[in-house]
Amino acid sequence: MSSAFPEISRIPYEGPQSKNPLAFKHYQATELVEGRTMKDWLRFSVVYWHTFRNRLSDPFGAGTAIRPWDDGTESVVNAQNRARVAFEFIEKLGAPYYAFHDRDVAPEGATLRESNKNLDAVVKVLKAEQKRTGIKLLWGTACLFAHPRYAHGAATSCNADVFAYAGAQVKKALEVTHELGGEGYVFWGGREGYATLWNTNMKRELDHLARFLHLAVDYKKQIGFKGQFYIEPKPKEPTKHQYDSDAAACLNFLREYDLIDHLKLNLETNHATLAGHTMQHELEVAAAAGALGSIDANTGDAMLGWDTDQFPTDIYLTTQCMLSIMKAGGLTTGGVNFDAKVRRESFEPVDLFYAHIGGMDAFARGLKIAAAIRQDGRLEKFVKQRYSSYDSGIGAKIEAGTVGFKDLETYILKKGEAAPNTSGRQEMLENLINEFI
Ligand code: XUL
Ligand code: CO
Repeated sequence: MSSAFPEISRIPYEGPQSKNPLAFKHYQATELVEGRTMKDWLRFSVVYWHTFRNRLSDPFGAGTAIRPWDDGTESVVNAQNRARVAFEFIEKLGAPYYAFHDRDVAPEGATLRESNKNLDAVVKVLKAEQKRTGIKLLWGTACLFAHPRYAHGAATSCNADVFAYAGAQVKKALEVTHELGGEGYVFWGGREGYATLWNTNMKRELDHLARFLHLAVDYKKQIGFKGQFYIEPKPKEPTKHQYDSDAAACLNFLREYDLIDHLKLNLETNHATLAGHTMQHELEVAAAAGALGSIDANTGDAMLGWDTDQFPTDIYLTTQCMLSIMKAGGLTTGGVNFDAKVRRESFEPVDLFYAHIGGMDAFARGLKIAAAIRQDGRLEKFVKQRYSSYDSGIGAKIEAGTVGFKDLETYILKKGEAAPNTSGRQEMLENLINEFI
């Protein structure tokens, strides 16, 4: 096959002094950080949907993307050819993983049978390309939101046949993810929510969503798929309210329906900000519950209120992400998955390289900065000290659960007043972080 990117060779690491826009300044796969390679800390992944299927249209205009390898048809042959191009790109970039929706990689047919056949034909190529390059599947997923049948949702649709269709589609998506050795599988509730409560039985919809996930857990066991299941929070878009609205809502839902042992969270920055949270908040919520699984790395635009899915370049953001991830012990099955798209104005193939190189370097810098902050130790020491009243005396008894309200009353009556508070030192800590950025 002829090269889709003939002018571009494997992206080299040239170090921070390099002026080459097609080189890494910070990401060096083999560099050790706290005894682990950058490659293993970051586990970068390229998404099929934005990078190979997004035509860069917006509600006001047609797609602008120039993709010379794409013949513009929905044929299986075109899809197979595109898969080879995708692997050329990922290989030249040096990312170890990719992720896809079933309908990104292969065209939807007139029937489920035909769609499955199309998928099998492309999966054959994906498998061969994985073998050729060593690139692995981070996670698979099913597109349960694009086709008109899913207008009212998939698992939460009022139409039971649509639930059945979605189940059949996910069954196949799980099978191909398993066949490709996928390390995980994501459930993002694309339209699992509502547009208006006037027509919605929320309790029934939530029950159905939980039933659907239980069926997936059962089927996973049946086929022996060992990958990690994730649920991906997002508060709105396309629906007005999505049931998987943020990390806390997802955790609550998983606990209520006895699914907490089966799914971790796949957190996305722009989803966090749409929910009115920082990514750091979402990461800490997930980590506190032992459910930090994977991240969809992107960013929104502070001036725009929607899911712009931009490539992450903000070093504060990536530092915060890596501090939380490192504190949690790193990503195990998960990765840093660039669920991000180039701007409509960045329509040339080379822009796909610039975008990913920038994201990878931003995360590599975040990783190095986070490691330096941890090595320095002042931040950790401050936080530890801040809670030190719980390390002994009454605090230790509270944590151990050996005192009740009566004991607390006795303690305070004897003492008269609580010990004075100490300053939170927010500004000093912000300055401390800036020492490293
Ligand atoms: C949509 C989104 C999805 C999921 C996978 O906002 O993030 O692409 O990551 O379905
Ligand atoms: Co995502």
